[in-house]
Amino acid sequence: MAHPPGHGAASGTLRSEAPASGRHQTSRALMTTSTDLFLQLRVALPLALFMGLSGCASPPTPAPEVVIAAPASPEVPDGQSIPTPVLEQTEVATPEPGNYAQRDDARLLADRLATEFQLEPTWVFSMLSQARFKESITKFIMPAPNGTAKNWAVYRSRFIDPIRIKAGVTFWRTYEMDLRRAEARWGVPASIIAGVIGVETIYGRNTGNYRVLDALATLGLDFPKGRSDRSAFFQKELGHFLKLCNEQNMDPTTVLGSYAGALGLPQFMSSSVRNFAIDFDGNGRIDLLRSPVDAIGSVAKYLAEHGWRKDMPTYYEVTPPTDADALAKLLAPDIVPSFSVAEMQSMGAILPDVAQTHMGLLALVKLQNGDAAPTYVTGTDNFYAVTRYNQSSYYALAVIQLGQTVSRDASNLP
Ligand SMILES: [Ca+2]
Repeated sequence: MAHPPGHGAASGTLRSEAPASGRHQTSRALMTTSTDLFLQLRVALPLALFMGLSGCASPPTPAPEVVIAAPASPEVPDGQSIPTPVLEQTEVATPEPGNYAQRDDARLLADRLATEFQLEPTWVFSMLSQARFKESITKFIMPAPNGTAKNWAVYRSRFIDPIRIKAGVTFWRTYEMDLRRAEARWGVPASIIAGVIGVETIYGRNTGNYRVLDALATLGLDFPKGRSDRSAFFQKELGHFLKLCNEQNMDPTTVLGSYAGALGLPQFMSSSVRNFAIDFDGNGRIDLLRSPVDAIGSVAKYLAEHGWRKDMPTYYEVTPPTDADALAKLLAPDIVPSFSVAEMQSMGAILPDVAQTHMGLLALVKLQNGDAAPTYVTGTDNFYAVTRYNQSSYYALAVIQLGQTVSRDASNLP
């Protein structure tokens, strides 16, 4: 997901490569965090989700300690209430998940968001009161269990598969003119745009079935313990979402998205929709939920505003150095391009002829393959730009290779 524009999260057992070095600490569309991302196949798909958390989160705002006098019954998934547990008199009550209409922290959040986003406080609280806690979301957002090996081969097979490629070819042939128009305007190749939309939602087939309101309330007010707290990020996205609905005259209770609240074909988070999306079909309205053309333009614009360089390749093949110290030094900056071609070669990396004339810096990117030998590539500034959509080298390579495959297959058809 592009951060502010959002994304879905593909989970599997890969975890995200951690780009802790914040070069472009811009806000972005998604929310993946650098330390956790990966392939837990338990989630259907929207990968982008994890993207941008690290960059966008505003300074952590400590959640107020709230003691609820009378905990209300949490809702179960089917909407039926379950019996309220009886608290021992000496037990200190803590906020029960959900029941936002009765929670002081929800009211405080509503007031804060209303001020920050210039919305009517009572309307914001009435919306939050209608949000439902979704326990499944609190499970999806958790990182892969320790010991779960990343596996590029598995990840690749999940996203570069016959069904997705076929859908991509159809998408390409239907919207090639718009893909080319976006490429001409922003310099982002049609294949990259197609790769993003394919990995995110299988070209609009899987845009998510959670109410965005429920997702953002659950993660903003009942973020699970056990991993780094991202509640501040989701609270802010909730504000952006309500503002977006207010601006576009949408009912917040009816908008669906990923479990992280990412929206539409490109899985933009609400802040990304507001900051980077564009009306590319010219109907006077930005609609990432229904307009593939708006999605195409918005993905290109997002990448262009996150460092994409026209005509620069995304990566080159490479044979890494055999010397352990040199290898460690080259891997240290992770996905951030940090070495010139000459520096890489002086440390023993072997690059193909096509990379010899590369003018920018490169990153040695290592993708694990479980117990098998890892895969290495050298990422350029444009490889890094794709990770601004979803902070994972596995994600970026899947986008790039799916796009190449779709582009090639679409061109080969009669
Ligand atoms: Ca439009």
